[in-house]
Amino acid sequence: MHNIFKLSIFIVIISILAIHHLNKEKEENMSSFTSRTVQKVVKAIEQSEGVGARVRRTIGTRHLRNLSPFLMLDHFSVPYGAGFPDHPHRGQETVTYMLDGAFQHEDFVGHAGRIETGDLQWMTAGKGIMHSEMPVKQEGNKPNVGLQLWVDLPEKYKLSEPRYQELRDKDIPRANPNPEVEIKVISGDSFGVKSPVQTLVGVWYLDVRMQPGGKVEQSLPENWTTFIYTLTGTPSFNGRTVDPFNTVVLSTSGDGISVENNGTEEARFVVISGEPLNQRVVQHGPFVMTSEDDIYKAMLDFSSNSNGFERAKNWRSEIGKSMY
Ligand code: FJE
Ligand code: FE
Repeated sequence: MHNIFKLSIFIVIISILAIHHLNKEKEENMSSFTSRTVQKVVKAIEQSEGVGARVRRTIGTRHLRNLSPFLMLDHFSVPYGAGFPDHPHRGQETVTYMLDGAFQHEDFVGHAGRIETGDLQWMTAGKGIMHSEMPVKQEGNKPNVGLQLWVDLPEKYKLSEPRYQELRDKDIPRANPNPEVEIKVISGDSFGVKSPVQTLVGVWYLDVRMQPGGKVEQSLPENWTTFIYTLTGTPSFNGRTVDPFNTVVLSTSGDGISVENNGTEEARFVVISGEPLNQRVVQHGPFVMTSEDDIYKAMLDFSSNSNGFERAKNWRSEIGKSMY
């Protein structure tokens, strides 16, 4: 009898605690998530790049500059026979994410590989990389499609050792905040799901798919530069509905972004957010430094095969040979 009494008291206390906890959670959920606002929407127009390749450039055109740490985002579509043969890089990271098809890669230290649909290559060029990025032949000569993002490096890491982080589609974690929403966490964090990618400057890169009727509030780091690039469907960002192939620049204040899919198709878009760097951007093609002097040094180092470009001497990629 005594024990049953004790047990009852115990259960009552636990229930009160549980109800209190649930109420608090409900309050938090309903509490003010303030969405960032849409500042600018810019349609990405196709242009030629590399050798026979087509890109929709979003960041990095005159309409979209000063989005530190981001330098460029190209939505590329490349048939077999075209590509980006032997070229150098210094001072940035190039992040290549395949949407359809495959790309081969080969660099001047012998690093080579292939990324396929859904795979990621996060390349830190640092003091110097020379490489070739070429598409793979597909059935019916279907183009190879993906996104390449260029992230600026903080001044102190401009001349760091080059490094690669490569992840297969299956090794990129997913968050499922609700049944209508799947978020692939390429870098950063979504609903507590964290990517294993390490970045030298804070970057969150999320590939979001939303079924019709889906809603989500994605948190974003305070004051980071954030933009969205739309791929399919007609998602609405803080109430603004956007078609495919648009870059949506968000305000810097607010807890994150509210998105709804009020359309009839799946909506797919990438959310890219980064810690702004307080430094100059001086760019000459694939060399990105913080002064004209350092650009001059990069060109000199490249042409004299020194200070990171030693292996560029007489190097020709195997995969780029068909282009010469
Ligand atoms: C480059 C011209 C280029 N966008 N998207 C000049 F074409 C390139 C370059 C790329 C590139 C490569 C891939 Cl795989 C995807 C891209 C431009 O390689 F770096 C300079 N400077
Ligand atoms: Fe490149």
